[in-house]
Amino acid sequence: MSSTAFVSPDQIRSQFSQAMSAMYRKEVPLYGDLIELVGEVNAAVLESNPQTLQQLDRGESLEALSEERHGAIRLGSAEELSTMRRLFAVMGMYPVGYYDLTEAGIPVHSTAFRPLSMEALRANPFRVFTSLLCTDLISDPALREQAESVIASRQIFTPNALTLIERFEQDGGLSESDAASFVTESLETFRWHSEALVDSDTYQQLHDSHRLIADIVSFKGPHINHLTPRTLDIDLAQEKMITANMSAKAIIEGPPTRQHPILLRQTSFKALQETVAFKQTDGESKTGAHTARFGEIEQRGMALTPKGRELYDRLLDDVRLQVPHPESNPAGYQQVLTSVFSEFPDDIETLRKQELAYFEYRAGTGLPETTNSLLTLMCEQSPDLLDNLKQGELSTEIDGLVALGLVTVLPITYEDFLPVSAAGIFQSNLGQEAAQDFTQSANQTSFEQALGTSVSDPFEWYENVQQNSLKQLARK
Ligand code: OOG
Ligand code: NI
Repeated sequence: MSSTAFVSPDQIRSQFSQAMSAMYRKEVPLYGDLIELVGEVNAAVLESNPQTLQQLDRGESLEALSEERHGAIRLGSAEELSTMRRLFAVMGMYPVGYYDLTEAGIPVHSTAFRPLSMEALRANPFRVFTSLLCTDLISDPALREQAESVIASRQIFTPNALTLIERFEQDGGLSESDAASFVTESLETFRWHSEALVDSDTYQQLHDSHRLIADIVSFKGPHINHLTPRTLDIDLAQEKMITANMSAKAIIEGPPTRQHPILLRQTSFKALQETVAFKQTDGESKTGAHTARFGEIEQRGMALTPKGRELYDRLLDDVRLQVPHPESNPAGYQQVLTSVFSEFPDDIETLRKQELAYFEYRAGTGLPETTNSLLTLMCEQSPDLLDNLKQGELSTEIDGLVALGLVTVLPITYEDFLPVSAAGIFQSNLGQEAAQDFTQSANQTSFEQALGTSVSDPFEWYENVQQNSLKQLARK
Protein backbone atom coordinates (compact mmCIF):
# COMPACT_ATOMS: atom_id res chain seq x y z
CA MET A 1 0.00 0.00 0.00
CA SER A 2 1.35 3.45 -0.79
CA SER A 3 1.84 5.77 2.16
CA THR A 4 -0.57 8.31 0.67
CA ALA A 5 -3.42 5.99 1.59
CA PHE A 6 -2.54 6.31 5.28
CA VAL A 7 -4.62 8.47 7.57
CA SER A 8 -2.45 11.01 9.38
CA PRO A 9 -1.84 10.35 13.07
CA ASP A 10 -3.21 13.87 13.74
CA GLN A 11 -6.50 12.86 12.22
CA ILE A 12 -6.64 9.63 14.21
CA ARG A 13 -5.96 11.63 17.39
CA SER A 14 -8.80 14.03 16.55
CA GLN A 15 -11.22 11.20 15.92
CA PHE A 16 -10.10 9.47 19.08
CA SER A 17 -10.46 12.52 21.32
CA GLN A 18 -13.94 13.19 19.91
CA ALA A 19 -14.97 9.58 20.48
CA MET A 20 -13.56 9.70 24.01
CA SER A 21 -15.43 12.92 24.73
CA ALA A 22 -18.73 11.45 23.54
CA MET A 23 -18.18 8.33 25.63
CA TYR A 24 -17.25 10.29 28.76
CA ARG A 25 -20.27 12.59 28.47
CA LYS A 26 -22.47 9.52 28.39
CA GLU A 27 -20.67 7.91 31.30
CA VAL A 28 -20.47 11.08 33.43
CA PRO A 29 -23.39 13.38 32.49
CA LEU A 30 -22.13 16.13 34.83
CA TYR A 31 -19.11 16.35 32.56
CA GLY A 32 -21.45 17.29 29.69
CA ASP A 33 -22.75 20.15 31.87
CA LEU A 34 -19.17 21.27 32.49
CA ILE A 35 -18.43 21.33 28.74
CA GLU A 36 -21.50 23.49 28.24
CA LEU A 37 -20.48 25.85 31.03
CA VAL A 38 -17.00 26.23 29.53
CA GLY A 39 -18.50 26.90 26.10
CA GLU A 40 -20.61 29.70 27.62
CA VAL A 41 -17.67 31.22 29.46
CA ASN A 42 -15.49 31.16 26.34
CA ALA A 43 -18.25 32.69 24.21
CA ALA A 44 -18.76 35.44 26.82
CA VAL A 45 -15.04 36.22 26.92
CA LEU A 46 -14.89 36.43 23.14
CA GLU A 47 -17.96 38.65 23.04
CA SER A 48 -16.57 41.14 25.52
CA ASN A 49 -13.14 41.01 23.89
CA PRO A 50 -13.39 39.97 20.22
CA GLN A 51 -9.61 40.35 19.84
CA THR A 52 -9.02 37.33 22.06
CA LEU A 53 -9.38 34.85 19.22
CA GLN A 54 -6.72 36.53 17.07
CA GLN A 55 -4.40 36.87 20.03
CA LEU A 56 -4.60 33.19 20.80
CA ASP A 57 -1.57 31.13 20.07
CA ARG A 58 -3.06 28.88 17.45
CA GLY A 59 -5.73 30.98 15.80
CA GLU A 60 -8.52 28.62 16.81
CA SER A 61 -12.26 28.69 16.26
CA LEU A 62 -14.63 28.87 19.23
CA GLU A 63 -15.59 25.19 18.86
CA ALA A 64 -11.98 24.02 18.69
CA LEU A 65 -11.22 26.24 21.64
CA SER A 66 -13.65 24.57 24.01
CA GLU A 67 -12.64 21.02 23.03
CA GLU A 68 -10.80 18.69 25.37
CA ARG A 69 -7.16 19.42 25.92
CA HIS A 70 -6.29 16.43 28.03
CA GLY A 71 -7.41 13.34 29.88
CA ALA A 72 -5.77 11.09 32.46
CA ILE A 73 -5.33 7.38 33.09
CA ARG A 74 -3.50 5.26 35.67
CA LEU A 75 -1.78 1.99 34.79
CA GLY A 76 -0.71 -1.00 36.86
CA SER A 77 2.38 -2.47 35.20
CA ALA A 78 5.36 -1.87 32.94
CA GLU A 79 3.74 -4.02 30.28
CA GLU A 80 0.56 -1.93 30.30
CA LEU A 81 2.62 1.26 30.09
CA SER A 82 4.81 0.14 27.21
CA THR A 83 1.84 -1.08 25.15
CA MET A 84 0.07 2.20 25.92
CA ARG A 85 3.10 4.02 24.53
CA ARG A 86 2.74 2.06 21.28
CA LEU A 87 -1.00 2.76 21.17
CA PHE A 88 -0.50 6.51 21.60
CA ALA A 89 2.20 6.53 18.90
CA VAL A 90 -0.49 5.51 16.37
CA MET A 91 -2.14 8.85 17.21
CA GLY A 92 1.08 10.85 17.07
CA MET A 93 1.39 11.16 20.85
CA TYR A 94 4.78 10.74 22.52
CA PRO A 95 5.95 10.80 26.15
CA VAL A 96 7.10 14.24 27.29
CA GLY A 97 8.25 15.01 30.82
CA TYR A 98 8.55 12.97 34.00
CA TYR A 99 6.46 13.67 37.09
CA ASP A 100 7.25 11.98 40.40
CA LEU A 101 4.04 12.18 42.42
CA THR A 102 5.39 10.01 45.25
CA GLU A 103 7.06 13.16 46.55
CA ALA A 104 3.55 14.47 47.18
CA GLY A 105 2.42 11.24 48.87
CA ILE A 106 0.73 9.71 45.83
CA PRO A 107 2.00 6.23 44.83
CA VAL A 108 2.51 6.85 41.10
CA HIS A 109 4.94 8.41 38.67
CA SER A 110 3.84 9.79 35.34
CA THR A 111 4.43 11.24 31.92
CA ALA A 112 2.21 12.99 29.39
CA PHE A 113 1.68 11.59 25.91
CA ARG A 114 1.29 14.51 23.55
CA PRO A 115 1.88 15.72 19.98
CA LEU A 116 5.40 17.00 19.40
CA SER A 117 5.33 19.37 16.45
CA MET A 118 3.64 22.78 16.40
CA GLU A 119 1.63 21.66 13.36
CA ALA A 120 0.41 18.58 15.20
CA LEU A 121 -0.49 20.63 18.29
CA ARG A 122 -2.38 23.04 16.08
CA ALA A 123 -4.23 20.16 14.38
CA ASN A 124 -5.30 18.78 17.76
CA PRO A 125 -3.50 19.33 21.05
CA PHE A 126 -5.09 16.39 22.91
CA ARG A 127 -2.79 14.69 25.42
CA VAL A 128 -3.09 12.06 28.11
CA PHE A 129 -1.49 12.35 31.54
CA THR A 130 -0.46 8.74 32.20
CA SER A 131 0.52 7.41 35.59
CA LEU A 132 2.15 4.15 36.59
CA LEU A 133 1.46 2.62 40.00
CA CYS A 134 4.52 1.98 42.16
CA THR A 135 3.41 -1.39 43.55
CA ASP A 136 6.43 -1.49 45.84
CA LEU A 137 4.71 1.22 47.85
CA ILE A 138 2.06 -1.32 48.94
CA SER A 139 3.66 -2.11 52.25
CA ASP A 140 1.90 -5.42 53.02
CA PRO A 141 3.79 -8.06 50.94
CA ALA A 142 0.78 -10.37 50.57
CA LEU A 143 -1.45 -7.54 49.37
CA ARG A 144 1.26 -6.32 47.02
CA GLU A 145 1.57 -9.79 45.50
CA GLN A 146 -2.18 -10.06 45.13
CA ALA A 147 -2.37 -6.65 43.45
CA GLU A 148 0.43 -7.56 41.05
CA SER A 149 -1.24 -10.83 40.12
CA VAL A 150 -4.64 -9.17 39.48
CA ILE A 151 -2.91 -6.69 37.17
CA ALA A 152 -0.87 -9.39 35.43
CA SER A 153 -4.04 -11.41 34.75
CA ARG A 154 -5.97 -8.64 33.05
CA GLN A 155 -5.68 -7.65 29.40
CA ILE A 156 -6.58 -3.99 29.04
CA PHE A 157 -6.25 -3.92 25.22
CA THR A 158 -8.62 -5.67 22.83
CA PRO A 159 -7.04 -8.24 20.47
CA ASN A 160 -8.02 -6.07 17.49
CA ALA A 161 -6.38 -2.99 19.01
CA LEU A 162 -3.15 -4.96 19.43
CA THR A 163 -3.31 -6.21 15.83
CA LEU A 164 -3.84 -2.68 14.53
CA ILE A 165 -0.95 -1.31 16.61
CA GLU A 166 1.29 -3.97 15.06
CA ARG A 167 0.02 -3.16 11.57
CA PHE A 168 0.77 0.52 12.15
CA GLU A 169 4.29 -0.32 13.30
CA GLN A 170 4.95 -2.62 10.34
CA ASP A 171 3.40 -0.56 7.56
CA GLY A 172 4.10 2.91 8.97
CA GLY A 173 0.44 3.95 9.00
CA LEU A 174 -3.21 2.86 8.97
CA SER A 175 -5.72 2.97 6.13
CA GLU A 176 -8.96 4.86 6.61
CA SER A 177 -10.97 1.81 7.62
CA ASP A 178 -8.20 0.51 9.89
CA ALA A 179 -7.93 3.93 11.52
CA ALA A 180 -11.67 3.93 12.17
CA SER A 181 -11.54 0.48 13.79
CA PHE A 182 -8.45 1.51 15.74
CA VAL A 183 -10.41 4.38 17.29
CA THR A 184 -13.33 2.09 18.23
CA GLU A 185 -11.07 -0.67 19.54
CA SER A 186 -8.69 1.53 21.52
CA LEU A 187 -11.59 3.39 23.11
CA GLU A 188 -12.52 0.12 24.86
CA THR A 189 -9.40 0.38 27.02
CA PHE A 190 -10.62 3.68 28.48
CA ARG A 191 -14.21 2.63 29.15
CA TRP A 192 -15.60 2.44 32.67
CA HIS A 193 -16.40 -1.06 33.97
CA SER A 194 -18.69 -1.24 36.96
CA GLU A 195 -17.84 -4.91 37.60
CA ALA A 196 -14.76 -5.11 39.80
CA LEU A 197 -12.08 -7.77 39.31
CA VAL A 198 -11.77 -8.26 43.05
CA ASP A 199 -14.08 -9.04 45.99
CA SER A 200 -15.20 -6.38 48.40
CA ASP A 201 -12.69 -7.36 51.10
CA THR A 202 -9.74 -7.11 48.75
CA TYR A 203 -11.06 -3.79 47.46
CA GLN A 204 -11.24 -2.53 51.04
CA GLN A 205 -7.70 -3.65 51.80
CA LEU A 206 -6.39 -1.99 48.64
CA HIS A 207 -8.39 1.08 49.50
CA ASP A 208 -6.99 1.20 53.03
CA SER A 209 -3.50 0.91 51.60
CA HIS A 210 -4.25 3.94 49.37
CA ARG A 211 -7.46 4.93 47.61
CA LEU A 212 -5.61 5.30 44.36
CA ILE A 213 -4.30 1.75 44.56
CA ALA A 214 -7.88 0.45 44.75
CA ASP A 215 -8.75 2.53 41.70
CA ILE A 216 -5.85 1.19 39.66
CA VAL A 217 -5.97 -2.47 40.66
CA SER A 218 -9.66 -3.33 41.09
CA PHE A 219 -11.03 -2.89 37.60
CA LYS A 220 -10.78 -4.43 34.15
CA GLY A 221 -9.10 -1.43 32.62
CA PRO A 222 -7.63 2.02 33.20
CA HIS A 223 -10.90 3.95 32.84
CA ILE A 224 -10.37 7.53 31.72
CA ASN A 225 -10.66 9.37 35.04
CA HIS A 226 -11.24 12.87 33.70
CA LEU A 227 -11.24 14.99 30.58
CA THR A 228 -10.32 18.66 30.51
CA PRO A 229 -11.52 21.36 28.12
CA ARG A 230 -9.78 24.72 27.85
CA THR A 231 -11.34 27.86 29.28
CA LEU A 232 -10.40 31.46 28.51
CA ASP A 233 -11.35 32.60 32.02
CA ILE A 234 -10.87 30.00 34.70
CA ASP A 235 -11.85 32.39 37.53
CA LEU A 236 -15.23 33.00 35.92
CA ALA A 237 -15.66 29.29 35.13
CA GLN A 238 -14.86 28.37 38.74
CA GLU A 239 -17.44 30.88 39.98
CA LYS A 240 -20.03 29.44 37.63
CA MET A 241 -19.21 25.90 38.76
CA ILE A 242 -19.78 26.92 42.37
CA THR A 243 -23.07 28.67 41.51
CA ALA A 244 -24.19 25.59 39.58
CA ASN A 245 -23.51 23.42 42.65
CA MET A 246 -20.95 21.33 40.80
CA SER A 247 -18.88 20.52 43.93
CA ALA A 248 -15.92 22.42 42.57
CA LYS A 249 -12.49 22.06 44.11
CA ALA A 250 -12.02 24.84 46.68
CA ILE A 251 -8.98 26.36 44.98
CA ILE A 252 -7.60 26.79 41.48
CA GLU A 253 -4.25 24.99 41.16
CA GLY A 254 -1.25 26.80 39.71
CA PRO A 255 -0.26 30.46 39.51
CA PRO A 256 -2.65 33.29 40.44
CA THR A 257 -4.64 35.40 37.94
CA ARG A 258 -2.25 37.57 35.95
CA GLN A 259 -2.18 40.09 33.14
CA HIS A 260 0.06 37.68 31.20
CA PRO A 261 -0.80 34.12 32.21
CA ILE A 262 2.03 31.67 32.86
CA LEU A 263 2.07 27.87 32.87
CA LEU A 264 -1.22 26.23 33.71
CA ARG A 265 -4.20 26.87 35.98
CA GLN A 266 -6.65 24.05 36.72
CA THR A 267 -9.73 23.26 38.72
CA SER A 268 -12.20 20.38 38.74
CA PHE A 269 -15.50 19.14 40.03
CA LYS A 270 -14.85 16.42 42.51
CA ALA A 271 -15.09 12.74 41.66
CA LEU A 272 -18.53 11.19 41.80
CA GLN A 273 -19.52 8.09 43.69
CA GLU A 274 -20.39 5.25 41.36
CA THR A 275 -22.01 1.88 41.87
CA VAL A 276 -19.70 -1.12 41.60
CA ALA A 277 -20.38 -4.87 41.55
CA PHE A 278 -17.73 -6.79 43.48
CA LYS A 279 -16.97 -10.37 42.50
CA GLN A 280 -17.24 -12.27 45.76
CA THR A 281 -15.31 -15.48 46.38
CA ASP A 282 -18.58 -17.45 46.65
CA GLY A 283 -19.41 -16.42 43.09
CA GLU A 284 -22.07 -13.94 44.18
CA SER A 285 -21.97 -10.31 43.20
CA LYS A 286 -22.00 -7.62 45.90
CA THR A 287 -22.97 -4.02 45.30
CA GLY A 288 -20.63 -1.30 46.55
CA ALA A 289 -19.38 2.13 45.60
CA HIS A 290 -16.23 3.65 44.14
CA THR A 291 -15.21 7.28 43.73
CA ALA A 292 -13.14 7.77 40.64
CA ARG A 293 -14.18 10.03 37.86
CA PHE A 294 -14.36 13.79 37.65
CA GLY A 295 -14.31 16.73 35.25
CA GLU A 296 -11.59 19.35 35.03
CA ILE A 297 -10.95 22.64 33.23
CA GLU A 298 -7.68 24.33 32.39
CA GLN A 299 -6.33 27.67 31.28
CA ARG A 300 -2.88 27.71 29.75
CA GLY A 301 -0.33 30.49 29.77
CA MET A 302 3.26 30.85 28.61
CA ALA A 303 5.98 28.26 29.11
CA LEU A 304 8.73 29.21 31.55
CA THR A 305 12.49 28.70 31.14
CA PRO A 306 14.32 26.73 33.86
CA LYS A 307 15.04 30.10 35.52
CA GLY A 308 11.37 31.11 35.39
CA ARG A 309 10.31 27.71 36.60
CA GLU A 310 12.71 27.91 39.53
CA LEU A 311 11.16 31.20 40.53
CA TYR A 312 7.67 29.72 40.16
CA ASP A 313 8.57 26.68 42.28
CA ARG A 314 10.22 28.81 44.96
CA LEU A 315 7.24 31.15 45.23
CA LEU A 316 4.77 28.25 45.29
CA ASP A 317 6.80 26.51 48.03
CA ASP A 318 6.64 29.70 50.01
CA VAL A 319 2.85 29.89 49.57
CA ARG A 320 2.41 26.25 50.63
CA LEU A 321 4.57 26.81 53.69
CA GLN A 322 2.33 29.66 54.74
CA VAL A 323 -0.90 27.82 53.91
CA PRO A 324 -0.23 24.06 54.16
CA HIS A 325 -3.88 23.08 53.59
CA PRO A 326 -5.21 25.37 50.87
CA GLU A 327 -8.42 23.40 50.39
CA SER A 328 -9.52 24.13 53.94
CA ASN A 329 -8.58 27.81 53.75
CA PRO A 330 -9.29 28.88 50.17
CA ALA A 331 -9.64 32.61 50.87
CA GLY A 332 -6.41 32.76 52.87
CA TYR A 333 -4.62 30.75 50.23
CA GLN A 334 -5.82 33.06 47.47
CA GLN A 335 -4.57 36.10 49.35
CA VAL A 336 -1.14 34.63 50.11
CA LEU A 337 -0.80 33.31 46.54
CA THR A 338 -1.48 36.73 45.05
CA SER A 339 0.81 38.54 47.43
CA VAL A 340 3.74 36.10 47.16
CA PHE A 341 3.48 35.99 43.35
CA SER A 342 3.65 39.77 43.06
CA GLU A 343 7.40 39.07 42.90
CA PHE A 344 6.91 37.35 39.50
CA PRO A 345 7.26 39.98 36.73
CA ASP A 346 4.05 40.43 34.76
CA ASP A 347 5.05 42.36 31.66
CA ILE A 348 6.23 40.77 28.45
CA GLU A 349 9.49 42.66 28.04
CA THR A 350 10.71 41.91 31.57
CA LEU A 351 9.75 38.25 31.24
CA ARG A 352 11.62 38.12 27.96
CA LYS A 353 14.72 40.11 28.84
CA GLN A 354 15.18 38.28 32.14
CA GLU A 355 14.75 35.02 30.21
CA LEU A 356 11.96 33.83 32.48
CA ALA A 357 9.68 32.67 29.65
CA TYR A 358 9.97 31.34 26.10
CA PHE A 359 8.91 33.35 23.05
CA GLU A 360 8.52 32.96 19.33
CA TYR A 361 10.15 35.74 17.32
CA ARG A 362 8.58 36.92 14.10
CA ALA A 363 9.16 39.70 11.62
CA GLY A 364 7.16 42.75 12.69
CA THR A 365 3.63 42.76 11.37
CA GLY A 366 3.38 46.51 10.66
CA LEU A 367 4.60 47.06 7.10
CA PRO A 368 6.04 43.82 5.75
CA GLU A 369 8.05 45.43 2.95
CA THR A 370 9.58 48.11 5.12
CA THR A 371 10.13 45.71 8.00
CA ASN A 372 11.93 43.22 5.79
CA SER A 373 14.18 45.75 4.14
CA LEU A 374 15.03 47.35 7.50
CA LEU A 375 15.78 43.93 8.94
CA THR A 376 18.02 43.11 5.97
CA LEU A 377 19.83 46.38 6.39
CA MET A 378 20.42 45.84 10.09
CA CYS A 379 21.67 42.32 9.51
CA GLU A 380 24.08 43.56 6.86
CA GLN A 381 25.44 46.16 9.22
CA SER A 382 25.71 43.84 12.14
CA PRO A 383 27.08 40.42 11.19
CA ASP A 384 26.87 39.37 14.87
CA LEU A 385 23.13 39.80 14.79
CA LEU A 386 22.77 37.52 11.80
CA ASP A 387 25.06 34.92 13.38
CA ASN A 388 23.04 34.99 16.56
CA LEU A 389 19.81 34.59 14.67
CA LYS A 390 21.22 31.74 12.58
CA GLN A 391 22.20 29.94 15.75
CA GLY A 392 18.89 30.66 17.39
CA GLU A 393 20.58 32.68 20.14
CA LEU A 394 19.23 35.72 21.90
CA SER A 395 21.31 38.89 22.09
CA THR A 396 20.99 42.53 23.05
CA GLU A 397 20.77 43.36 19.32
CA ILE A 398 17.59 41.37 19.11
CA ASP A 399 16.26 43.40 22.04
CA GLY A 400 16.87 46.43 19.83
CA LEU A 401 14.85 44.93 16.97
CA VAL A 402 12.02 44.17 19.36
CA ALA A 403 12.13 47.70 20.80
CA LEU A 404 11.90 49.12 17.25
CA GLY A 405 8.94 46.87 16.49
CA LEU A 406 10.85 45.22 13.63
CA VAL A 407 10.51 41.92 15.41
CA THR A 408 7.42 40.95 17.39
CA VAL A 409 7.33 38.34 20.13
CA LEU A 410 4.63 35.84 20.98
CA PRO A 411 4.73 33.83 24.22
CA ILE A 412 5.00 30.06 23.66
CA THR A 413 2.11 28.25 25.32
CA TYR A 414 2.91 25.74 28.06
CA GLU A 415 1.88 22.32 26.75
CA ASP A 416 2.81 20.20 29.77
CA PHE A 417 1.77 19.65 33.38
CA LEU A 418 2.79 20.72 36.87
CA PRO A 419 3.55 18.13 39.56
CA VAL A 420 2.24 20.17 42.49
CA SER A 421 -0.97 20.95 40.61
CA ALA A 422 -1.35 17.33 39.51
CA ALA A 423 -0.92 16.25 43.13
CA GLY A 424 -3.58 18.79 44.14
CA ILE A 425 -5.96 17.38 41.54
CA PHE A 426 -5.28 13.81 42.67
CA GLN A 427 -5.67 14.79 46.30
CA SER A 428 -8.97 16.61 46.07
CA ASN A 429 -10.41 13.60 44.33
CA LEU A 430 -9.02 11.16 46.84
CA GLY A 431 -9.79 13.06 50.03
CA GLN A 432 -7.39 15.05 52.16
CA GLU A 433 -6.19 12.01 54.05
CA ALA A 434 -4.75 10.45 50.95
CA ALA A 435 -1.25 11.90 51.17
CA GLN A 436 1.23 9.46 52.66
CA ASP A 437 4.88 9.66 53.49
CA PHE A 438 6.62 7.44 50.96
CA THR A 439 10.28 6.72 51.09
CA GLN A 440 11.90 7.39 47.72
CA SER A 441 10.82 4.64 45.36
CA ALA A 442 10.05 6.27 42.03
CA ASN A 443 12.70 7.55 39.67
CA GLN A 444 12.87 8.55 36.04
CA THR A 445 15.17 5.69 35.06
CA SER A 446 12.84 3.00 36.34
CA PHE A 447 9.89 4.77 34.73
CA GLU A 448 11.67 4.90 31.39
CA GLN A 449 12.62 1.25 31.71
CA ALA A 450 8.94 0.39 32.18
CA LEU A 451 7.95 2.68 29.32
CA GLY A 452 10.53 1.14 27.00
CA THR A 453 11.95 4.49 25.90
CA SER A 454 13.08 7.77 27.38
CA VAL A 455 10.76 10.74 27.81
CA SER A 456 11.51 14.03 26.04
CA ASP A 457 12.66 16.97 28.10
CA PRO A 458 10.00 19.72 28.04
CA PHE A 459 12.53 22.55 28.49
CA GLU A 460 14.52 21.37 25.48
CA TRP A 461 11.31 21.28 23.51
CA TYR A 462 10.40 24.94 24.25
CA GLU A 463 14.00 26.04 23.75
CA ASN A 464 13.87 24.45 20.29
CA VAL A 465 10.63 26.19 19.35
CA GLN A 466 12.19 29.51 20.36
CA GLN A 467 15.44 28.84 18.52
CA ASN A 468 13.65 27.72 15.38
CA SER A 469 11.72 30.96 15.28
CA LEU A 470 14.98 32.94 15.46
CA LYS A 471 16.55 30.80 12.73
CA GLN A 472 13.50 31.37 10.56
CA LEU A 473 14.00 35.11 10.97
CA ALA A 474 17.59 34.71 9.87
CA ARG A 475 16.48 32.84 6.74
CA LYS A 476 14.18 35.72 5.86
C1 OOG B 1 -4.08 12.74 37.03
C2 OOG B 1 -4.01 14.07 37.71
C3 OOG B 1 -3.09 14.99 36.96
C4 OOG B 1 -3.54 17.17 35.79
O1 OOG B 1 -4.30 17.82 35.07
O2 OOG B 1 -2.62 17.69 36.43
C5 OOG B 1 -3.77 15.73 35.89
C6 OOG B 1 -4.98 11.75 37.67
O3 OOG B 1 -5.80 12.09 38.54
O4 OOG B 1 -4.87 10.58 37.27
O5 OOG B 1 -4.54 15.26 35.10
NI1 NI C 1 -5.95 16.77 34.50
